[in-house]
Amino acid sequence: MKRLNDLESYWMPFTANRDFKNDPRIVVSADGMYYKSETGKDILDSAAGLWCVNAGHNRPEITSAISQQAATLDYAPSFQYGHPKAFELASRVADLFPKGLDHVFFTNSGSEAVDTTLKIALAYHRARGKGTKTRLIGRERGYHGVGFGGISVGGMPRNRQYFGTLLTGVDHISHTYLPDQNQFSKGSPEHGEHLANTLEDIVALHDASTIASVIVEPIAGSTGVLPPPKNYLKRLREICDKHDILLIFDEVITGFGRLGKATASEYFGVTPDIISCAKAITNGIIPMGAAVVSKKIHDTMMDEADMPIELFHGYTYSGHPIASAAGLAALDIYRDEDLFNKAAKTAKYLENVVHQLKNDKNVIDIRNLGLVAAIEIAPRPGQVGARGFEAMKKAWHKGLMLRVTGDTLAFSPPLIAENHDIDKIFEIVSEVLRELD
Ligand code: PXG
Repeated sequence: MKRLNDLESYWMPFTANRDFKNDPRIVVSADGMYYKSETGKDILDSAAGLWCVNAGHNRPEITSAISQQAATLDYAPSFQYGHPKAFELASRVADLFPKGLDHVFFTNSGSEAVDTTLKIALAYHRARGKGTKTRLIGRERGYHGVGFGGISVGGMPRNRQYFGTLLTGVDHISHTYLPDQNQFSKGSPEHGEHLANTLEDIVALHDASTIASVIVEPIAGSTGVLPPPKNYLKRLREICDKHDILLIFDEVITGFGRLGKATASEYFGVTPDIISCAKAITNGIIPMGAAVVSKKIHDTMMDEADMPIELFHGYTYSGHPIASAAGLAALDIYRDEDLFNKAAKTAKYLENVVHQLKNDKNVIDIRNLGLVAAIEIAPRPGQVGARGFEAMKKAWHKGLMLRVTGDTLAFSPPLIAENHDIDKIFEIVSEVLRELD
């Protein structure tokens, strides 16, 4: 008979399952900046969970909002019925996000939020009589979750290669990684604005009349923290405007304060037509995502709909009461503790500290923007990712949860992090680097 509660049954996502089950890293509780492991060790969280716990762990304001909501209205059908908190949260998000992005379609994850943005882009063009605009453009090295839409516009080879032909009619602009020119940049790198022009090449190839939208992460996160080159996003906006192409920013990691503003759009002063967000909308405590849509798109869909239901799309748990309650409580904390401004201040400190590791062993690049930073270490010849993986395991044993993609160590601490937390993170990282061969 199978043993109950062994480690075998759970097939873990994006995890080296066989390795993990030989040497598990299991956390049992969390508070503030720290987890506790099952052996009782404090583990400092340098990644805000997976870029989502922006207000820190175990916030009583959010847990009590959740339990009150569960005891009052556990669930409400999301199709053809409503409940107050979903409307309230939508208004609050619209208020926080850039002017003109006024309508919020709730989902349960970032992947669903991304797929929702793509579907809205297609439906919008069709509603306005431009039904030939169907191509979806993404970017090399983009990460947009794991739905078929997201992996199609995404640009991470391993996330695509095992899964067939994906969506048709998709193309990709160039990534913005120019290591030779931009090595050890602080903030947005100097070189690379011209890479936005690769969208012009795609327009020349396919014609604008066939292109619906372009989706990019304002700062690429999962593919190794790539801040956009100076003026790059502005240039992308101009090209989209010129050719009547919708610009979608995937703000799943940047939404809700990561760059020291509510959104990366606000930070860069570039307003897209649609934003996808998730993660910190509830402080990660319960799944939720959203597509936040311009008034122009929303009103067109309402005015031109030829059916009572204007968009044939939605989820059983869209705007779930408990997620909505968590979202409202999280947004209250962000506002009341002025956390986005706090993050902006800590970001300067982080920049200074992380770049001090420039001469540490194996370090080949360091990048940062807002409360995000990355240290890239040289791959072992023929074993890309092996050194990074080992760094993650060593860090765990030293009391640090470290997020690694390939050979890039990525840092996105909760916005509540104090300077001494930042110091501690990089003391441990420096120790790990010294020990890595
Ligand atoms: N878009 C972006 C830009 C993301 O970063 C998603 C979509 C998908 O969200 P969901 O909620 O479906 O996972 C993401 C997710 C990491 C890491 O450490 C990043 C994500 C998820 C897990 C780990 O780089 N981003």
